Amino acid sequence: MSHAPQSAELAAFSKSISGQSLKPLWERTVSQKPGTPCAPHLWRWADVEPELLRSCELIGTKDAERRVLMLENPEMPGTSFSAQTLFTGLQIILPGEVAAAHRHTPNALRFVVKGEGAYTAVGGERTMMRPGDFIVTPNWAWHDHGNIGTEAVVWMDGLDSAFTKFFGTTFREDYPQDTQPLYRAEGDSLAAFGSALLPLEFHQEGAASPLLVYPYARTRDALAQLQRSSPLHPAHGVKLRYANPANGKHPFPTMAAFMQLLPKGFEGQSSRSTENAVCNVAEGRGAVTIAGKTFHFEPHDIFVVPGWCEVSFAAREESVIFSYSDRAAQEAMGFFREG
Ligand code: GTQ
Ligand code: FE2
Repeated sequence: MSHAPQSAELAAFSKSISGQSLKPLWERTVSQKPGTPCAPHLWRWADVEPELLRSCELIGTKDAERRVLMLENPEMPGTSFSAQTLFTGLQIILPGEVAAAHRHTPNALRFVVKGEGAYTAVGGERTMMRPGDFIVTPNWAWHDHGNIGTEAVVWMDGLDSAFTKFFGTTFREDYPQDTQPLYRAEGDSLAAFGSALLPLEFHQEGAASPLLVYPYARTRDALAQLQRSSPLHPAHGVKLRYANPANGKHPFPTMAAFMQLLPKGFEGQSSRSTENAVCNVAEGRGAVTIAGKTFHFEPHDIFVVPGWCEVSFAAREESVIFSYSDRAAQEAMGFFREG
């Protein structure tokens, strides 16, 4: 790249226009390269779980709007984001607790990490949350959570709040009561949308999937079957994306979500794409190398794969990894690239 010739006049000119909120493009310093300030990073479940339990001793769901530890990227202090475009939180709810109903413009997804007995209610329907389930909370849908079981329940929250922040479109409202009225039976959404069938009168409203829950048992079976019958992808093993069953698109206009299986002993090729991703280890142990840095992973560990970083997986045990990314938004805008 050639630099524009500098002269005393040019320097004086730059200085003279700065008071008018004007800057010469030829002097700009912002990066013109792919990639973000986000660092590859792994949060170990063994480190985080005790802090979640400790937070339960210090604050209740009555005082915390949500009892969530945010996973903030170490290279992005002050942002609350795990990656340039993604929010990641770990939420814990104890038996008998309720997380009060509210709604907001960011879309949210849940990936259930540990424990049984908690439900989430979204748009008038409740679903029980089981480990490995992927749950959709569309933007502006009322949602509340509760634990009617006997053990603590933890899940990962993924929000596209970086987008509403970027656009200046973050709105939120509390529901007048702690819990919203239920006007659909539990299981209705799964029955209506979860079997490659659609209600005759269905019209897509909004841009999020109408399927509230993608149960782990089904996802796990699909991966196991395909592992037996089809060749592995050299980098991704067996990788499926979660789809809106009504149109085949990603479950959110912004966020894509995936589940992949790496057979025991898998040594994946390196790959890279522009998507910024957060991975949650559902099962297994192994290592992931991101931009030359190797992290060993165990169940429930969470790691960030920043966009345009080379990534490769090695599975010491059969591993199942959930991930979500900004790929939906990147594809919609024509920015997504891989290779
Ligand atoms: O559970 O509704 O981690 O609104 C951040 C914002 C969770 C939630 C988060 C939220 C929620
Ligand atoms: Fe929320």
